[in-house]
Amino acid sequence: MTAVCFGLASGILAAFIKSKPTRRDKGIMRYQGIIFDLDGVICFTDKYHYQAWKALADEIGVYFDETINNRLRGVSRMASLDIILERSEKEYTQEEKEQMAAKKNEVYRGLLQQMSEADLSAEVKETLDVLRASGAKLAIGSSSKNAKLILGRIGLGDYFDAISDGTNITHSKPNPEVFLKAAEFLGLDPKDCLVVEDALAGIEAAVAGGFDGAGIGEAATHEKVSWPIKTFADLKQIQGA
Ligand code: B16
Ligand code: MG
Repeated sequence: MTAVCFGLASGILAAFIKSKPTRRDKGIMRYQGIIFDLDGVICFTDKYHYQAWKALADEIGVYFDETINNRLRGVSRMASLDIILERSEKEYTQEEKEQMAAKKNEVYRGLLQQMSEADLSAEVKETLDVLRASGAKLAIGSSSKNAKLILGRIGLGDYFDAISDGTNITHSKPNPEVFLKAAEFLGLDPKDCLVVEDALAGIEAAVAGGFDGAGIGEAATHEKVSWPIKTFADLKQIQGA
């Protein structure tokens, strides 16, 4: 009798576990938090980064083109400079490099003044609103130290529940620190959050931090991406919103 009862109970338990919906069952289980990369996901500042780095590269006589600029996606300012200087014959001191990075940033911030609410697409804004209405908390996880300036320019200065950016981290992507901080600011566990990224280094960082990752553009090709997406609006389906 005991054996029969035990068998019955374990059978019911097994059936329950089997039928328990998982996060991958679209629309069944929602993410409590969604953490968005900024540049390349919410808006596009590549052309301004390019112009500012190009001005510096021309000044110091180093070859720089858009293909090299693509390698700077999601990479911190100083690490970006190191990539640009791979083509330099001259060795620079840390102090000289910091001066160069500061100069680039000044030019870049000047160019950012051209940004306005017109640089936030209707698709991104509508999708963010729908995701928020699903009950998810929304955060930014960006390597940029200019994230707040950019968010202000495109009209999202007060929109997000938390902002984790280049000003509160010591290690940049593919280190997961920026996303771990974002989850901490939201008061959520990484396993309950989705990270949305356009950079391979960003998906690497998300996976290292224990997050699911949705990849757009090049990031959709990462072998560890949970959700390869074609458009930002695809996030609504993932969230079941
Ligand atoms: P800043 P994200 C990144 O932003 C950019 O993709 C990357 O190109 C840039 O070098 C980095 O921010 C640092 O930016 O010089 O403004 O601090 O994609 O992580 O939002
Ligand atoms: Mg990016």
